[in-house]
Amino acid sequence: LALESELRRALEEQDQLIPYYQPFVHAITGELVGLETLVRWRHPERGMLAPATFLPVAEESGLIVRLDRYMIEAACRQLTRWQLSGQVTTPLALHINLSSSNFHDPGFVAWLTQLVRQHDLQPGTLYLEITESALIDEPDTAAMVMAALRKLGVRLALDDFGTGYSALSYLHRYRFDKLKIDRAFVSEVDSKGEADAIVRAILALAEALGLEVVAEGVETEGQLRRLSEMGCHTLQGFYFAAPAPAEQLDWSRLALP
Ligand code: G
Ligand code: G
Ligand code: NA
Ligand code: MN
Repeated sequence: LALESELRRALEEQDQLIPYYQPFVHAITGELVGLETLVRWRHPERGMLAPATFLPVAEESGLIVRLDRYMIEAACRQLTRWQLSGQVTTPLALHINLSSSNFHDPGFVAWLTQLVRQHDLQPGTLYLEITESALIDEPDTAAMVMAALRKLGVRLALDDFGTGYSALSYLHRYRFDKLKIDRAFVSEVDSKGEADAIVRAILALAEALGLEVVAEGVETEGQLRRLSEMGCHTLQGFYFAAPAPAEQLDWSRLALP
C-alpha cells in the first residue's frame, strides 16, 4: 500500500520515473535504428527500482494506465529534443511497452491521437510493444484498439515472441508490424542447434507474413554473427548497450567485429 501511494505521487512529479533507452542496432552497418523505452523509478528513499519491483503494484492498482501514458509522453518529448539537437536526423523506431490495461481505457486512442498531432509524429515512428498475454483478456477490444492505432500510424510489435502458449494464433488473429524474438532463443543461438532452428523458423514466418524482426537479448559476438548470417539484422542487447538514461546514450556507430 505504501508503494502504491508513493507511485501515485511519483506520477505527479517529473524526476522520479525515468525513461531508460536501449538501442536496436543494425547488424551490418552498426547504426542505431531504434530504441526501446524502459521505465526506472528513482525512488527518493529506496533508490533506483527496476520495473519488476513496482509494475505488479501498478497493474493491480490501475496506475499502470497513467504510467504508460507518462512514458509515452516522455519518450515523444525526448525524441523531439533529439531531433532539434540534430542527433536524430533519419527515421528511428521508438518502442514503448504497453500494458493490456490500456485496451480497456476508453480514452486511450483519443489521448494518443492528440499526442501524435502535438508531436507531429511521422507514421512508423512510434511502436507499442505488446505481449501475447496482454491480448488474452479481452481479445475483441484489443483488436479494435489495435486497428485504431494503426490508422494513427502507430505500429505494433509482438514482444517476447515464442514464449507465449499460442504464438501463432495471435499472429493470425491480430495484425502486427514487428516481432521481437525472445531472448530465451537468442541466448542459445550459436550454442544449441535447436535454438538456431527455431530462430530460422521465426525469420521465415516473419518474412512470409511481411513482418519486421528484432532479436532481443544479444550478449555475445557469436550470437551477433549467427543472427546476421541467418538474415536477422536488427539486434538489441547488452552486447551493444544496456538500457540507459537519454543523456548517456551513445549515438556513435556501435563497433562491430
Ligand atoms: O528493463 P527491464 O528488463 O527491467 O524490464 C522488465 C519488464 O518491464 C519488461 O519486460 C518490460 O516489458 C516491462 N516494462 C518496462 N518499462 C515499461 C513501461 O513503461 N510500461 C510497461 N507496461 N511495461 C514496462
Ligand atoms: O520483456 P521485455 O522484452 O520488454 O524486457 C526487456 C528487458 O530485458 C529489460 O529489462 C532489459 O533490461 C533486459 N535486457 C535487455 N538486453 C538484455 C540482454 O542482452 N540480456 C539480458 N539478460 N537482459 C536484457
Ligand atoms: Na518490451
Ligand atoms: Mn521482450
